[in-house]
Amino acid sequence: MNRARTARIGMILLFALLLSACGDSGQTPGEQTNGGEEDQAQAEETATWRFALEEVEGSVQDAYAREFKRRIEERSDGAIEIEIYPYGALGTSSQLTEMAQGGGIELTFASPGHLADLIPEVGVFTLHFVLSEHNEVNREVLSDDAIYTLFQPLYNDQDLQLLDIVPEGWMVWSGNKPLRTLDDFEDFRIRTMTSPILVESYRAYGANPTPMPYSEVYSGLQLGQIDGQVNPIFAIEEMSFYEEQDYLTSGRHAQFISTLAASRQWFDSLSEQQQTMVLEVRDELVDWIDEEQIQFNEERRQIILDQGGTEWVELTDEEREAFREASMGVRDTYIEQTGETGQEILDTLLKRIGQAEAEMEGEDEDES
Ligand code: 6CS
Repeated sequence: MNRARTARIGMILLFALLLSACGDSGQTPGEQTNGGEEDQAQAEETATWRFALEEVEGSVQDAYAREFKRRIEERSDGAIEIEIYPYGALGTSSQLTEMAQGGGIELTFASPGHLADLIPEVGVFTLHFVLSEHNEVNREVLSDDAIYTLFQPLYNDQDLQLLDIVPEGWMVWSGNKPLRTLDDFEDFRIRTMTSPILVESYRAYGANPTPMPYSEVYSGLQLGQIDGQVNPIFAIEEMSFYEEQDYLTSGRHAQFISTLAASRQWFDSLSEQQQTMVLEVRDELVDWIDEEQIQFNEERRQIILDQGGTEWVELTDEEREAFREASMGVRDTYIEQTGETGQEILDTLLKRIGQAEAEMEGEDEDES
């Protein structure tokens, strides 16, 4: 499986170059160079938006992209066609971001676990014990304009437009032993995404973090280059990581967050009406994708457990507390790396989460 995927990555780069070349040619998305006048007229009527995923078909990002495509195509009445490129078709996460920056593709998912290489401030979403344990709180805070306002200039500086911040479920640690304590993490070679702040999160637990692209994780586990990895359950199932691991430990330490980014140059070139349509569909998908990801993660967990050979371990509150304490110093490292902007982002996020949790608890009390 992995060899095939690695071979596809080679093809990607070639394809990526071709796409970038199209982007540089001055064509607008959907324009075609061949065909007669009829083809030309047709091409001018239909714009093609290329949407790249960091995940394979059947994933949370794929579900999002398909629903986004369905709604945009329906609403644009045939004027827009969306082409979805699953992971392996175009490139690694970092390569997809580069392509969107250059206008080679219009839309891409860009997860902070990789994107923080380029925009360190998004590393806030890889810090542990920052987000709420309640999905509805995270959903509300992550779709809040105040949060977008803080991030948008950072994306814009990198020729990107931030469209959405999408939670994809709780991160789970996989390994050939349960990971209940900091001692269990001692020198444990855990694969992480590539962002430096994520690496710090696992150093703080005493582990030996090993960053690598998503496509290399399965063979890394198979060849014993790493002892374990961390991802949401749906990904552990669809990428077959569980086949190489005996234990899945759930510490509910962080949600996997991705962001939906557009090429800034492309987004700016859209009509006001089209921009509004994109943002409306984005708003409609906040609840929709959250319900999907919850279902995906529950179903995939069951699929893994039904196959046998993998044990599920849930940390107690006391066990979680040790990790929470160990994780706090990494917030200082994040602020050292990101300065005042990072400080403002972290403070705003924590404040908004606190407020939303207090409101939710108030509502619960009113109802009882
Ligand atoms: O671990 C990773 O690298 C990837 N994990 C998921 C669930 N999505 C995309 C990301 O690149």
